[in-house]
Amino acid sequence: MQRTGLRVVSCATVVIISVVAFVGLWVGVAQAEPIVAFEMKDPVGDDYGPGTYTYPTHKAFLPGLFDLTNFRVSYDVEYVYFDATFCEVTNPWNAPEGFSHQLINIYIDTTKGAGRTDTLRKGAMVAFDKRYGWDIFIKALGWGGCRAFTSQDDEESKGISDGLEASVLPDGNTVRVKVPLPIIGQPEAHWRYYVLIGSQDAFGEEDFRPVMEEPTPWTFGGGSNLEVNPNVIDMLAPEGGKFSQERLLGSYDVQKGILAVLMPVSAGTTRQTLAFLQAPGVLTTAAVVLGLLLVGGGVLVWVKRKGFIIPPKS
Ligand SMILES: [Ca+2]
Ligand SMILES: [Ca+2]
Repeated sequence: MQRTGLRVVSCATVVIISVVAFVGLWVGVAQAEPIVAFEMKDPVGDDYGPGTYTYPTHKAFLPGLFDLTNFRVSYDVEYVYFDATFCEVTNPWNAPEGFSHQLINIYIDTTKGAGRTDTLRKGAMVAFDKRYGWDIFIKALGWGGCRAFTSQDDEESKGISDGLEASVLPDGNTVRVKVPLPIIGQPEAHWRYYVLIGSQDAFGEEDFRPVMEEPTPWTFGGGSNLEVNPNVIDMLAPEGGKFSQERLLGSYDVQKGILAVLMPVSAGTTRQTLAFLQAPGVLTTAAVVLGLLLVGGGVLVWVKRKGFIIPPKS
């Protein structure tokens, strides 16, 4: 009887240790992957600004270079990652980051009732909705051009570049911009994003290649020559409806000199639930508690069924 009782105890111990080890391993693997805070697809084939833009005529501008297809924000304990996926990424001029063309501007509304509705500097030629002023601005391009700014920065500000990096992920189509977490903080479910895609031009205002009335080898066509149209070729927006890219980027007025006013995208209610579940600790705690309950309950039932009694110490 004593030996049977000991066997029960040792069996239970082995099961508990195995489960704890498994949960530990699972948590370790799970934590190695960045936590996704926001993700959204963008339509394919809308790299035409408000619907009228055409690419520069130089052969370096392959179709799809400025066609954003997906945008993801994720984070771990060290960095926030902004992943922008394009139909095409090439590096004909050998930028160390692995891409030569894309200029990515991410304006983020992190704080309600604060922030700015104009761009930090002239270049994109857009304005932002007054309800959703931006608080953080991430600018990413090749040749060491990644910077982070806040809405307190002025036109002369150089921003923060330390620790910011851009690179192309192994899929060959995704530009990842990583920003040290302490600079901008952990992404929250209520953050709203203006994601603007331009073409990098070292001679352009704020690195934006201009959109003119007619395309040339080095400028886009389909805009106006009066510097009022956006120099944004694609932006993250839902397909169709009131807040489509075509409606928003087309809301400028050349005659009146009014810039297009953009709306941000956000995670929405369903995504907020997901973000809560993905918050560090929530899933881990739930998994450990559930695992222990299951194992404890199972052992109890087994012992009861077999009618084993653990002998008292003597
Ligand atoms: Ca697109
Ligand atoms: Ca778009």
